[in-house]
Amino acid sequence: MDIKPTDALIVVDVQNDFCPGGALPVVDGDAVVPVINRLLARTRHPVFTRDWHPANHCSFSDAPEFVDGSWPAHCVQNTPGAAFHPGLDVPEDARVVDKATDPSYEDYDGFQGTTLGDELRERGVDRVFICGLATDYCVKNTVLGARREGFEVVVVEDGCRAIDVPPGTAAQALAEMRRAGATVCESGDIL
Ligand code: VGL
Ligand code: ZN
Repeated sequence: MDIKPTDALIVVDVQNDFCPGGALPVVDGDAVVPVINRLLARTRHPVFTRDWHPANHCSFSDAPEFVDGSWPAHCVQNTPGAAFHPGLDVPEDARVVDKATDPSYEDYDGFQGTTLGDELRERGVDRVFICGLATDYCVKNTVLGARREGFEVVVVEDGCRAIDVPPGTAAQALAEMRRAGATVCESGDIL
């Protein structure tokens, strides 16, 4: 498989707070960075989503349970935790999509409530490769959003890491993405 001029690469939430040492660390989250950088060098349409919460976001809890969608405070707008991982090669002209910016709403999908689908169509994009953090939340929902928007979707599995609480959640998420018509590949399959 190769990345064509009509393919976009959507890098989901590769931010400090989701990496080791961050506020809501995903095990091995930073391991996706070299995988994604190799793909970025091949793509004409790089898109980065950011979890971009106000300090009073409704998902924040002092006693987070994770499974119910309550989390420790994370990715607060303009804080170091919300910045992209410093090793990520973010091109100057990349499209950055901020999500979950409203204190009252959760949003795990980079397409929901944004013009991203229209923008990609205008550029002639018909297929999106999706990778990033976390497989079972924002990657999954962005994949489902892309399918809803009518894009062909390829999930790059080794370019993703999951929260996976309880264990099995990540596998379920991959199954759900496949059921929605997404293909799952390894970055090594991509020339
Ligand atoms: C995410 C939990 C809370 C994600 C965002 O980016 O997958 N997960 N907020
Ligand atoms: Zn969040």
